[in-house]
Amino acid sequence: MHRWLPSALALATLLVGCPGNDGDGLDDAAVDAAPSDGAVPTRVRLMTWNVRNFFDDVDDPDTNDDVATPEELADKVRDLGAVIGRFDPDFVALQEVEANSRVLDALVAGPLAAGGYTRFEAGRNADPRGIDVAFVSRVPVTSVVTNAGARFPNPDGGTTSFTRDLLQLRLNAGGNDVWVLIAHFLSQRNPENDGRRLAEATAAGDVAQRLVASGNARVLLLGDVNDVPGSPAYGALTGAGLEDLTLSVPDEARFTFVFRGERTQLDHALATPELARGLAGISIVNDPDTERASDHAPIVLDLNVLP
Ligand SMILES: [Ca+2]
Ligand SMILES: [Ca+2]
Repeated sequence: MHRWLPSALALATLLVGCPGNDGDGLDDAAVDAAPSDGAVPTRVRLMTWNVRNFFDDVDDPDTNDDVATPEELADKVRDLGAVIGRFDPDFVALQEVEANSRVLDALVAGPLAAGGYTRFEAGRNADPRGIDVAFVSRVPVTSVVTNAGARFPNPDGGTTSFTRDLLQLRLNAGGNDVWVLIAHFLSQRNPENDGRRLAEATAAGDVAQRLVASGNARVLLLGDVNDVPGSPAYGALTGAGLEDLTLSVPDEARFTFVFRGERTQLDHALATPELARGLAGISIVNDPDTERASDHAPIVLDLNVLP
């Protein structure tokens, strides 16, 4: 099941965020504390964002994809690139990216060209529109595992699978392994989806627990869980030992989506305690730039990865 990336993804240099108040809206207080044993943490800035229907301008005959005009695609790439470039993250988990398309190339070779990113998208899955999760990174990625073929119990009966891949990848953050799970669970559009979404969250929690049990203490889940804090799906993740990193975001700013005028949080960043204790700053960014680019707000976080 392990799919190793080509050597081009094994980047030589880890770029770390700059400490201090750099005007990006993140709370940078209390970031410079070193662990008491004198070991130096590695700072990594991560972002997760559902970028809403990031389709290219080619009609894929095998999927029911949206087809952007060249102008629409250029605008989308520009708008997404402007936001990502502003925060200059080392790693970006993306959701709603057309699989097997050229949209990430356009982003990485276009507005993010100076960022030193490589990109990766999940392969084709069962989503009828062909959207999937993806990432861009300048942190070395040493392993990528797909869970697209995983089957697990559905509380409504039988078995089910991830609607979009639960992409599982290992970052090398200054010599320290960090496993990142990128999630995009089934939406709430239909009440009949609730069981499968809970099944997906439970299965993702199981993946995290298996990683921890096999000696990987640093596990982070990023993505669009399509459900709110306190929901069964959310509870399946926190019940698996993952801590909600957004709890330190002020209440009035803790929303990533507006549904019929109501602010709600569908997008999440959860981590094992080993990683959570290195949280140096986190922000959910709702502003005209993010709203122009997507209907979801990105989450940006700075982590001190401790040896
Ligand atoms: Ca397409
Ligand atoms: Ca098509």
